[in-house]
Amino acid sequence: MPKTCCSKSRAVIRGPSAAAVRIRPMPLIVLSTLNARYVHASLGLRYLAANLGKLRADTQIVEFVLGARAADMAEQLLRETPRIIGFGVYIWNVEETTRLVALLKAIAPDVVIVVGGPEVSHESESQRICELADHVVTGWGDLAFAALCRRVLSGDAPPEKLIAGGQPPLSTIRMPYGEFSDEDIARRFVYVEASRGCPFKCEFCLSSLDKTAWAFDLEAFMAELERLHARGARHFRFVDRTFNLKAAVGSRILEFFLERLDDKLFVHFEVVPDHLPDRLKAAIARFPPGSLQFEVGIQTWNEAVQALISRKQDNAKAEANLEWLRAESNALVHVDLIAGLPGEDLESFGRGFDRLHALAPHEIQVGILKRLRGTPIARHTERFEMRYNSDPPYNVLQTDRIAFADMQRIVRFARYWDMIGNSGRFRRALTPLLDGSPYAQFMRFSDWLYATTAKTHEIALERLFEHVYLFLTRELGIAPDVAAATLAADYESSGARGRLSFMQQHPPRAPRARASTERGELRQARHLR
Ligand code: B12
Ligand code: SF4
Repeated sequence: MPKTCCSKSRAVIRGPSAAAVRIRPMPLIVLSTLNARYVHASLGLRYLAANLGKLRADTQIVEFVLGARAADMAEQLLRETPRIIGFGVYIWNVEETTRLVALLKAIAPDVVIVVGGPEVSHESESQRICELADHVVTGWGDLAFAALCRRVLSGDAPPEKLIAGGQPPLSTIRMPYGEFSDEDIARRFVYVEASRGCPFKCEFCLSSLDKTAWAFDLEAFMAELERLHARGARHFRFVDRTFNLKAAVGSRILEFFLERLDDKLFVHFEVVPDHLPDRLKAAIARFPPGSLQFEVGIQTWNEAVQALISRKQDNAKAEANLEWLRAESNALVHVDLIAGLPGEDLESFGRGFDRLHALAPHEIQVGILKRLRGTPIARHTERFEMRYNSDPPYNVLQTDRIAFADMQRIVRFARYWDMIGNSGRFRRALTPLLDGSPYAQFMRFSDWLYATTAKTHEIALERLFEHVYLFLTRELGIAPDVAAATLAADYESSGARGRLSFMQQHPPRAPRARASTERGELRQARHLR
């Protein structure tokens, strides 16, 4: 298994084996990226590495985490004097990677820089990172990167900068799971992929360009899952866009995990909401609490908006399936809504939020529309006067229906909702806080909290509890002892141990709850209580 080691500059360095690194201390190729957080191990880089053939022995994967210093990363990458460095470029790291590539080009202009990944696969001509790089591989890099490296290393580098990755049959691509090190398996999410692409066309999404979904050979994939499980992997995240499209495949995968249930197993899937055949439901219903998570994209309930952005969604079925998941399964249900879509105003968004809230998902993620490079949503820019941030993450700033100031209010709403609604820490307090219309009430709270604190980040948990107490008592007129008892019970069962000022006057009576993190993240554990 590949060797892993961590350096002080938050890099994770991996080579084929300790022995190979000793025999040949200078890798010809380094594959690198900046992940959003340490727990996200890059699956893309592992595909590239697994498909390098003989060159794999001379290749290292060096992963960083957002926030690492460019000079430190450059030092780390150049330590082994590579001939080629390939970077995985995504919306979350393009700015930092651009600075890093600029630095590398200044210090070591002879090192061949190849960039690839979704962020440089479209509208590449206008990007500084593509200007700086020697080669830009667009689309799938699994086989194209290896082919390019072989040409560069044999002195036959292609003259063109832009190289189309193409879409080779999945059967010709080597699966990357042997590239997960023991440390990855023990401490990071293990990303896996049973299928690639998506048959749907939602215009805000990069996967809408795929036209279809391709499946990996199921038997070979199951064998890889088995190997990962045998090596101790318990936290699996499927990157499939539409896991539940084929009931036979979905249920086979679910059965695999059902046969291997233990109290550490945690599996995450992205699902389309209006398609949950009985066969899948039967398997889903057998998972115990804390072992299964679904990310469900609703995005908007507004049918006119759905039609505008080419999103096919049967709202009635989606609603029934969400109801079923909450009533009949133990799955953690995380649902995505998008604010700022063309044709959608604040009222419509608010109605959608309330409709979704009534279905009681564990988490509602309010995302602000982004104009991702290459996505067809751009065709609505003029008609709906969509104004986007020209820098990543290309978020919409205003539309003909939502003024900039209101968009800012939604951004804060989303942030505070994450801290209060999604965190699972305020379960009791949410009842009085959201009484009536959850959207209107929470927007009122959000406007008040921002006017009071002028902050959306770095609000300590205790301060947040104090603010909710003030809002409930001063703004909503709830009796202080009732508000204090409610919040004290929430505070204690969230596992926190401090003393809040209102608790001095109204000592809590609720028994202390034990924090359990066995099955994954704290936030998920809180939803289970
Ligand atoms: C895991 C994931 C995340 C993780 C982060 C993972 C990490 N490493 O840090 C989390 C959950 C944090 C995340 C967040 C977001 N994500 Co995300 N995420 C994904 C997801 C589901 C899987 C990525 C993956 O592993 N794919 C499988 C591999 C095989 O594909 P790949 O990564 O594209 O790699 C291939 C090619 O791109 C290329 N390639 C990759 N690297 C390299 C390097 C070289 C040198 C070469 C030649 C080629 C190459 O070859 C690979 C093999 O074919 C994808 C959707 C998907 N299924 O791909 C979205 C996706 C990458 N995310 C996307 C978006 C928009 C976001 C968010 C902005 C969403 C939001 N909240 O609004 C946030 C931003 C986070 C932030 N902090 O700002 C977009 C990317 C848009 C872009 N231009 O980068 C995607 C494609 C979803 C979509 N369909 O629109 N995400
Ligand atoms: S939003 Fe989901 S269903 Fe729509 S194109 Fe993207 S991945 Fe496919």
